[in-house]
Amino acid sequence: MKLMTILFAALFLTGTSAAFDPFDGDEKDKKKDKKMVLNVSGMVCGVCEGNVTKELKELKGVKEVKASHEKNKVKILLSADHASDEQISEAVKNAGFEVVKDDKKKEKKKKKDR
Ligand SMILES: [Cu+2]
Repeated sequence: MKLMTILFAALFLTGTSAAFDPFDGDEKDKKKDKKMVLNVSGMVCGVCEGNVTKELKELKGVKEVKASHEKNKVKILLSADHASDEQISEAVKNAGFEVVKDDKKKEKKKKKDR
């Protein structure tokens, strides 16, 4: 009787772990996605937002773009193998706008230069 219980438990465990494997894969892929928020100056309306979105979506690894001219921010969802920061800045410039670097980054750079 005990042996039957152990066998059943073993079967149950292998069964569940196999069933969960594909889900683990999906979760890992999701964790690799990276969110990025850019401060972008110059956008004044929805058309501007559309232009920035269109340019950025042409880049490698850009999954989603949400631009807001009211907040002067562009949110980007990137996959693991994505375009460089320089390429992203360049795409924003191509759309006619500018990426404004936040003060925190400037401070870090100053400290590094010293
Ligand atoms: Cu506009």
